[in-house]
Amino acid sequence: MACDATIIPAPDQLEMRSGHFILTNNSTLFAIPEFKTAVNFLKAYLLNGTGISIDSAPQAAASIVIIKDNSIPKEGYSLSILKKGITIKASDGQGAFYAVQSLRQILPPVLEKSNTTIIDSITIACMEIKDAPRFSYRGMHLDVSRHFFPKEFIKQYITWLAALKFNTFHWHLTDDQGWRIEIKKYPELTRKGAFRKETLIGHYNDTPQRFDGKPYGGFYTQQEVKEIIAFAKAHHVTIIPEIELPGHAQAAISAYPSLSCTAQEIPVATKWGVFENIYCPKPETFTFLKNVLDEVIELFPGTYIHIGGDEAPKSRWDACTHCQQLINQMGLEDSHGLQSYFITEIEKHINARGKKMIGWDEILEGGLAPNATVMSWRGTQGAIAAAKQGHDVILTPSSHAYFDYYQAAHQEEPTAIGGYLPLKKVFGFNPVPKALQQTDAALHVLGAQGNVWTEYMATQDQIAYMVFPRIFAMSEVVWSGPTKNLETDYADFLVRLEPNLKRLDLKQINYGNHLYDIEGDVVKNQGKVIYNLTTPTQGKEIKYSINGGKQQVYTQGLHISKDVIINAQLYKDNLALGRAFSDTIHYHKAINASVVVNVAPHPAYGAGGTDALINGVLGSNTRFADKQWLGFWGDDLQITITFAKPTKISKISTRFYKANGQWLYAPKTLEIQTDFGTLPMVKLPATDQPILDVNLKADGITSFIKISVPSFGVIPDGLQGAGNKAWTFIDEIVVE
Ligand code: TNX
Repeated sequence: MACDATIIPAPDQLEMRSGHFILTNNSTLFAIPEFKTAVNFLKAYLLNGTGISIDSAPQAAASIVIIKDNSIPKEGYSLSILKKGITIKASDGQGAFYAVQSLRQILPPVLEKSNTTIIDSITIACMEIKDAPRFSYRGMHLDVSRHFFPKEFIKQYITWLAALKFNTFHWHLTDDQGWRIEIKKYPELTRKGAFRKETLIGHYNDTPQRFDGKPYGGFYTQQEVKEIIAFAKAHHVTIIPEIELPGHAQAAISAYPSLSCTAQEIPVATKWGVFENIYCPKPETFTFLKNVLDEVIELFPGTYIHIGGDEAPKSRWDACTHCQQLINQMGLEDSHGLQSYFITEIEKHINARGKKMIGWDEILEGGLAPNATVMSWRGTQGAIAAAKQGHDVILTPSSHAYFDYYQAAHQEEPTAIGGYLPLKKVFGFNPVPKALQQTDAALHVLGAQGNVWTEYMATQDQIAYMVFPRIFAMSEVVWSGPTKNLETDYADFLVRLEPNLKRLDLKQINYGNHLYDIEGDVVKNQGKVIYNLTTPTQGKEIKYSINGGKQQVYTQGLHISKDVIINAQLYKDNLALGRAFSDTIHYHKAINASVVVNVAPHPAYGAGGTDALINGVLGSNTRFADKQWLGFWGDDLQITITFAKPTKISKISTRFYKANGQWLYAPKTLEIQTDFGTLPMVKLPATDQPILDVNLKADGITSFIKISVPSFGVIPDGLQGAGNKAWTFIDEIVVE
């Protein structure tokens, strides 16, 4: 059988050589004992996939040799496949293991199918690989609180990580919706805190919210945790446990109400979001948390303990006499100072036990604990600030690393939390923020991680769907390093991705396949409106029709000069691939104008660029994460549309997305200026619908339209995200 060298993440250097090595039942292996994890993996993989069993032999006689070479960088390796045999060199166990993972991707995909095929010999093309990681921290995260996944699945997840040379699994074990790790000293945590009465179904923004009425829960015993840790070790994966504090603590508080400021009995949360009941900084709470952490530290051998620190509303602390006294007594500024005090107390304890603490970027607020490592998720600001203060940072910005976001704009995508994070965007991620590049502080960037929050992932298949193929792109970012040329590197990545998806098929792993999707984009070219159809991979044919007309092969951009509906389908050798595509373009008066906005849309919600405001295409009616809706965070907007020549207009329409649970608010007013004057300020009505439609009469001839959209402002108390700036999401501005 032949092989293809389509390794992901791409190795540093790969050179093909002439000839082949033939691996058979007679092949033998020599390795130094230190590399036994790699050896065990390789032997088991070959046996499972082919029935070939490899015996040991002395180094001089063995056809596969795995030996030490201290000149090779940490976790790196060399893999040399010559006619007479295979030699792997590494300076540590990880390196040897990663060499085997590369070899695995060189072997025929059918080996992924265990215990089904008997193969006598494998022909492997000769090549030389030299490889080492760009970042030392290469992580994937999994939230098992919002939905619980059994031990077997966690092990499977770890195998996914290991295959792509991730070395860290961030295990989010506690949150408002369930406490998932047995703590011997506090049995109520799992007896009560691991189970909720029911679970939200559909999307949080659906009105009214609906619940399934079914009790839900589960947890890992310490025995199971140990088993998972051992399994991870056998895959060179270190686990970072996360015990959330002081917020996201409702499950713990439901088990032990006295941990909160009010000591009120509360249930384990049944829906998603941020909750006001957080740990109260009283001696009893610290004793509890330190005892919990002691058991966690005892179990997990890794260096890091993650303590959360994110999204802790301060309303309970503001109303609590004890908290206010503590603030005075400690000379703290306010409740943010108190959060900082809280985290620092915990850090002291963790450090005293010889471990290091990681927290989400909110731990910067009120002052960073002295030795903390910061995980930056609300963008990269947290990472920049922390690295400049000399702290290590890990990048997981929601704009590039949130695998709970939609990966395609297609209406048929399974319900996700929101956001739009297509594969190419992950691939284009650079873990070192611009502000740190070419500074010494860049050395504090340990690496990056993909986050898998499971509010909208109730099944293992859905996790796989959201993880694959984006995990391939992330592995390349953290191992091979960020791309220097997005277009050419991405094309090369896709060529390597296709055979890897075949491996997933053989392993029956679900994934989001958007390689055969068609995308449509309106572009303006020398006063003309052109519609381009594209698809990510090469060697396929797009066929399209306009307004239900004859199907034609797409060769170049389509010139648009009226309202059209475009349908398209991808073909390879006349066989339809992927999903049918359809788009509607409304050729209104502003489509050929130009548009400027005083601020850029937020990087997570600006996929279409500002031109999306006047490209003739409406955003989705049911989701705000696509290429048409633009999201702005707290900014007052001034949108200026300039016509090529004075134009007679009669009507201006647009729409705003409302999803208060996710901090999206429609503006309260709007103002329009034109050559024929400033129109009276428009008061926008409140609505229960997810979309607020605005239709305004505006009669006259004008060369421009300027629309001022003040932000809704700060989210009022008692609502999700209270105290934060509201988002404004605006769709097409249709001018008739
Ligand atoms: C924010 S990321 C959270 C999580 C949610 C996630 C959903 C972070 C530190 N906190 O609690 O699950 O958004 O995307």
